[in-house]
Amino acid sequence: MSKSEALNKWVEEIAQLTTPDAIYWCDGSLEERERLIDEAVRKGSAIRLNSELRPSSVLFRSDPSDVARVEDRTFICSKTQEEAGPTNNWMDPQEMKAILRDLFKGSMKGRTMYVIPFCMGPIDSPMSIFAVQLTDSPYVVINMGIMTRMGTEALRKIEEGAEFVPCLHGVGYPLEEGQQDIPWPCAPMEKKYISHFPETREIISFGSGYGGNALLGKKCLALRIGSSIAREKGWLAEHMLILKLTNPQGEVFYICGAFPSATGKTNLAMIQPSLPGWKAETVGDDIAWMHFGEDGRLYAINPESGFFGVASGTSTASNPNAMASVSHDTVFTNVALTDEGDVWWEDIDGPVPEHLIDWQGNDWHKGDAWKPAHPNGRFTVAAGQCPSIADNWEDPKGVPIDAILVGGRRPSTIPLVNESFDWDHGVFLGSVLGSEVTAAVISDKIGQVRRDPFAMLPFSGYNIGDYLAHWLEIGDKSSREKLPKIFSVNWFRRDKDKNFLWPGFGDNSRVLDWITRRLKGEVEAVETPIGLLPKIEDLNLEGLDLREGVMEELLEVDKEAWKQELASIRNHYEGYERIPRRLMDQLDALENRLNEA
Ligand code: GTP
Ligand code: SPV
Ligand code: MN
Repeated sequence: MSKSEALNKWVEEIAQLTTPDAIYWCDGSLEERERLIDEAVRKGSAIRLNSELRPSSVLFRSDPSDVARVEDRTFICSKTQEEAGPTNNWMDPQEMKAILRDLFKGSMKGRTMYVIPFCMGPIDSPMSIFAVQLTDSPYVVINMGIMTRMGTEALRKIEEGAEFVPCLHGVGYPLEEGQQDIPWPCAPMEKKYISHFPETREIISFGSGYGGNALLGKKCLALRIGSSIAREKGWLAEHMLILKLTNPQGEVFYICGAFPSATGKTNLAMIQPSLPGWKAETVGDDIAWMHFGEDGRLYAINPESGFFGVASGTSTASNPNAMASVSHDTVFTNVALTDEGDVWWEDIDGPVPEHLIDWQGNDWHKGDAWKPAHPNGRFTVAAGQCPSIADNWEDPKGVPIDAILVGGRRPSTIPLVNESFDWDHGVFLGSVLGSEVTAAVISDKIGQVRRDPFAMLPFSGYNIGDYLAHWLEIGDKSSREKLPKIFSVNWFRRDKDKNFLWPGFGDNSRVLDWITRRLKGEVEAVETPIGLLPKIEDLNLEGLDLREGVMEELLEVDKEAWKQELASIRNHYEGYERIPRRLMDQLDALENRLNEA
């Protein structure tokens, strides 16, 4: 019980519906987390890792059907379908609630219902949002304790009268009297519902225990409900990293970056610049909330307190800060287990072991055809454990943003870097962002390029056309010199043998160097039909061993490819029904420039 009547009443109501054996109020302490991990180990749903190799760390394996976000089962339940728009699944709120009421009836039988009070953003930030998640998944509690400010302090604020967003979650696997539990309970696909009620600011999620489906502070609250609040209140809730960058002269820049799921936000947020004299620090790796300050600039906070990062591909060579972060006190999900009791995944340091236990618990021998770690296997770790965390990452007023990057996995056409002419053109670049779909979502389209405006396609809580109009309106609220400059980037261009043309990772600092010099007006750009591109001699490529002609390829504007791109963008815009006139004008202007060139 709490001192908030509204909260007690809701908890009681849900308990009556779901009939758990017990109700437990989370305090967010480390002892609590340890206890829950111990219980999970005892019940066979988690494995303690070798405490000498990976102290205080644990491995969970999900059900093979429950490994990523489920966009097909994600719903925006606004009053009208038009409000949800052409890119979201929609259901009438009353209809959805009736379905969910039936599903949740008795659904926590044999389990404990955990009450998780939490705060997205620093507890004392005016930008933060309080919420309470009810769940029957100890795995969710353990992860929410890392990813959010969870427990006593958040509860105290709610008791003092702070509004909270109710977030109901259940795995959908009740236990009958005497029934044995399974390591990862969840419901079959057709019974999963990740549902959002933007008008009443509620979240109800049934049937999945994984990531964004179940850790409701993240995509559901901070992005889908967050974007709906942001639209109403005149701010931005975005799928973006926040990077603090200091150049060799000691000047500081803050940069946000919108890249779709598993497309490089965590890596850029933790970049170790290959250029000497540069310092990069992490403010956030997945979500940015940006509000206007009194000075007319946009200030960003990271609403999360941890990283839920892609394990695969992470190594000391590609992301040393992530590797150091996960060296202890880390929760791993769906990665492989070594014979020594440590974790393993694709491209981690060292030779491939002869034998592993794969993410499903099966023996795996070197040379076996399948991947021992799931490509969407992840680590959950407190932001404070990251060696590159910025000392001001929890500043309640946020950090002033100088530039916004938008980038996707585009094997061709899109150059390494392209500066927008102005805010509207930048919003245009964001609106047409395309990227190959990754394993962060359960989909039969993995590997195919899809349009993903500002990396928010699966996360906008309202009509995508209105979302883009909101971006334009944000630009109208301030002046050109105060707004961040918008750049498109592409680390993922490939040659004809499918190899990446650009080395990426730490060498992305070479692009950041050019961007910051553009911000300072120190360097001229080449005006092209598609935007402002660097002169090759203005990119610092010292120490890079690139094949002759690669830079030209990375920066080429291929007219034939762009004709196809134009047609594809028109098609994409047509599907959006409510695309703002100003973006249509941008598209027409691009077509004219390409025809004149
Ligand atoms: P979410 O957490 O799903 O939102 O993803 P994210 O955008 O934070 O993606 P992340 O940084 O975890 O990167 C995902 C994958 O992209 C990893 O396998 C990385 O190794 C790979 N990657 C990241 N940066 C680069 C880069 O600059 N070049 C190349 N080639 N690959 C990269
Ligand atoms: C993403 O898919 O963009 C993620 C992982 O960051 S999840 O939390 O599962 O949404
Ligand atoms: Mn993400």
